[in-house]
Amino acid sequence: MYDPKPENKFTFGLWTVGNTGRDPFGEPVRHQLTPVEIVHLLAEVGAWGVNFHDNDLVPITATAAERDQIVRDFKQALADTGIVVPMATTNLFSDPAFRDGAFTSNDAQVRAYALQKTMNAIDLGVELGAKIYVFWGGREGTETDAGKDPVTAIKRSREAMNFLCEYVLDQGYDLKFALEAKPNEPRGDIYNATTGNMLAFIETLDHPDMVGVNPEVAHEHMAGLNFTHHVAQAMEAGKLFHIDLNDQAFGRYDQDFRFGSVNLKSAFFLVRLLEDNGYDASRHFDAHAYRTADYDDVKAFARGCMRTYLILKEKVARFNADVEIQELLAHIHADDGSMDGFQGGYSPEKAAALRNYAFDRPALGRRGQPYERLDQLVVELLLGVR
Ligand code: GCO
Ligand code: MN
Ligand code: MN
Repeated sequence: MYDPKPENKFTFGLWTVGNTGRDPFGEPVRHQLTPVEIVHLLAEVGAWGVNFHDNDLVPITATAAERDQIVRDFKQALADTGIVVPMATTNLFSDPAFRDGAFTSNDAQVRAYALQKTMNAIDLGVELGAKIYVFWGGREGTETDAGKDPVTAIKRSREAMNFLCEYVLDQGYDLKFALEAKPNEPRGDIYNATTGNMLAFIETLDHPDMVGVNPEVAHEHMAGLNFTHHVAQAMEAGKLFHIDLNDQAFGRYDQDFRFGSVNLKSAFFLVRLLEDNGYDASRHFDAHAYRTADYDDVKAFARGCMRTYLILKEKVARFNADVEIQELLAHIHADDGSMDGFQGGYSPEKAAALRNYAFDRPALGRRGQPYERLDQLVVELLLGVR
């Protein structure tokens, strides 16, 4: 029942289960698996897809011949396992050339190189079947606002997105972009810091229909925000093209923990939002195993992400079928229809009628809502006693 199935669209990045445990304080603790080995590992644990940055697959120093060989081997591994590539992205942050960002760098040569690198990486992603292309602006930010103008940065980001949308159209690719916000790390501050910023930015592009968002649990949590609300806003706008699932304690470093491992309750509300609204794109786990893990434990990590999602999905079904919870919700949302005449948009007549309506304000103030009872039922559902 909790075994992953293709229709769950569970994906991992090469960089996630392939993470070697290097951190700012310590060296790698796991040997680097090859992309082919990672595809086999993902097949073994039951994932549906694999995503990659250009340089997770093809090293930045590879020759054309090396690239072709790597891509051939990778395609063979995909064919052997049935693993698909739904999403690809560009590494615009690891190489020293991107020390001041890519599309927002103050160096015009770096900005142009970033466009060239992304065009090549888009070609690679499309060749392997990707339909979604993610943009995470790893170093598109600053440590000090003294040297980089935030207005110029937004304009440069827009120019890059417009250029790359036109490139995709020019090539006739069936590809959409998903922009991923993060407030900080590795830069002190990153531009377009939240999913909400990205949604506003997208509407200023030349081809807004081609561009949506890729929100990540950890990124809104790092900013102390309610992730479910941000995902809801993206969904309501028709912009939830992809999602990065992981977990993150508020106020800590960038943790990328196993999905549901920190805050089960918010993970439940997220899964409920996705499942009850028919979310049908990839459920991508952008997380990695603890540094203490060996590869057996990395598999436990990957299985755990998917299993927790499926358990929470089952909890959502229980929530929807729970008579006491549904009765409480019916009570909470009850509407006697007496205000219908004021709803559904403005008219001068409605405004005049509303102005003349006599509300019993003290009575309104006496009405409570049984959210304590409802929330306790949710907690008991999650704790497995209902
Ligand atoms: C991070 C980001 C990245 C991106 C990845 C795909 O915090 O490092 O979440 O993992 O998701 O670069 O674009
Ligand atoms: Mn992240
Ligand atoms: Mn991410």
